[in-house]
Amino acid sequence: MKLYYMPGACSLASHIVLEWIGKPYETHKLSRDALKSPEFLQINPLGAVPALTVDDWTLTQNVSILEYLAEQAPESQLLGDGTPRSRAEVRRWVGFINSDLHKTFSLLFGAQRYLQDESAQKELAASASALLTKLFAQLDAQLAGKSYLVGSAPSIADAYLYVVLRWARAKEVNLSGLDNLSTFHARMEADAGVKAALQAEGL
Ligand SMILES: N[C@@H](CCC(=O)N[C@@H](CS)C(=O)NCC(=O)O)C(=O)O
Repeated sequence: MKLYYMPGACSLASHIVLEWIGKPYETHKLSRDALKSPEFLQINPLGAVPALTVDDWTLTQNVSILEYLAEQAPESQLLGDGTPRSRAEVRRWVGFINSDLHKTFSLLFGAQRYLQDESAQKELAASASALLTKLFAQLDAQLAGKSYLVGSAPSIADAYLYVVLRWARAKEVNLSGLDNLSTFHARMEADAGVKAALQAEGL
């Protein structure tokens, strides 16, 4: 298995999960420019990470890569504890992070993609940041009384949450009072798999 990644991008979630499952893997680091190179566009026509290759098969999209990796090591229970309900809960939070949070970050990181006017870009980024605060509050509520999003063991949703939380801190999204998220962040930073993935990406 080979993971195509850009340091600190959403591909870090798959990198963490690769560490958690303990199967052999290699990585291929890409710069932002290399994402749009003809070579990489053959792998992912979207010009985006993550991409995972397994022999001659290529898989893209965070959600499918994270699930595929979790299924390589069912004993790790990274897709829940084996019951349909816990699997659905993990998918619920992966979906929330991918479709709601991640997409809102695109407006914050790349307002210039959507609008030309600089003051309109600033306005869009500020609205996106305010929306992110509300979305993170839902995750904070979900973490009340729990170590991880779905119970007491980490799942693929937690790896993804950790990545978007890093972005929120870097972009100074207002997370004040969201103490469960702050505790979660510290717990993840102490995790051996998270540490290994961060180190490998030079973060
Ligand atoms: N829907 C895709 C989105 C992937 C995505 O947005 N990747 C970002 C990094 S976090 C990227 O590579 N962006 C480069 C670009 O869009 O130019 C997925 O979930 O895999």
